[in-house]
Amino acid sequence: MLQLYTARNSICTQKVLITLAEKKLDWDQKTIDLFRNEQYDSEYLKLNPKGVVPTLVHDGAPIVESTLICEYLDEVFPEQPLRAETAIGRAGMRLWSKFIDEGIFEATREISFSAMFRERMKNMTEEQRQTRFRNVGDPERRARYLSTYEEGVESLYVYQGIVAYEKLFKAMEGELALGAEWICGERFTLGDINLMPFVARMEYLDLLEVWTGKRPNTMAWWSRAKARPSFVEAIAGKLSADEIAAMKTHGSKIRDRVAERLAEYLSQL
Ligand SMILES: N[C@@H](CCC(=O)N[C@@H](CS)C(=O)NCC(=O)O)C(=O)O
Repeated sequence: MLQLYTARNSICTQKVLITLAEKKLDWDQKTIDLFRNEQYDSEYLKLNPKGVVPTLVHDGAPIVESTLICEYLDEVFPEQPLRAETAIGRAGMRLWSKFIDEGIFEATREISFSAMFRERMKNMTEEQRQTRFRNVGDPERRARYLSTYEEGVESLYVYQGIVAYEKLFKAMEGELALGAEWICGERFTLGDINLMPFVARMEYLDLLEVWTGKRPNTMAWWSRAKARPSFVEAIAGKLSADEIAAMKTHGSKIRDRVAERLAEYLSQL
């Protein structure tokens, strides 16, 4: 039996949801409300000591880290394979996952926070906010929360995020310009799945064009990716009209400043 601990509109969880949908697997949902700090409940911390979602529990065994969960699912349920066919292809595929896990996830969190969740955190009680900032005692995560909460789009972490996205889209455009349909060749893989929620979030925040306006191959890939039924099942179909409208409204407010900060970075190259 597969159980997945999820939170609403959680980008990391969305990777796992696409994988489950591509493989047409049955699973049970357990919902964690991040704004009520349920991720820090002692029972949940036994499954996921970092106090984050997603967590997959398979026949009683917890598996954490979204990239590892997706790889696990692909290995244990080999039908509809989502990995590149060759060892060299799989190394390339994992490089895209590393892009996400070593910069783009944080970029997305900080940009989303500064645009949107910051407003929601203002409505928390001081105690709830402090619990969230304290998290499980990770000073790096605390510094990031505090900075994006206090400084919004002016935070250094947001600037780093804008630069991380620029590097990602530059790499994607170069790869896709070679002519293959998907990021690792002609097969749709976990490389594409890893990228999709992060590109989607920038689109929902009305920011995507800041980076991809002049990147036609990336946009063509994105049109193909979001047309997949798994994208609709895992992401688009799970968002309410209000959530979609809120992301667009909040993101649009920081769009000009994000574009300015990107131009600032590009002018230094
Ligand atoms: N590297 C982890 C990151 C997980 C993560 O940070 N998830 C976010 C939601 S997308 C979370 O649970 N945040 C908890 C919080 O904001 O307190 C993964 O890929 O699973």
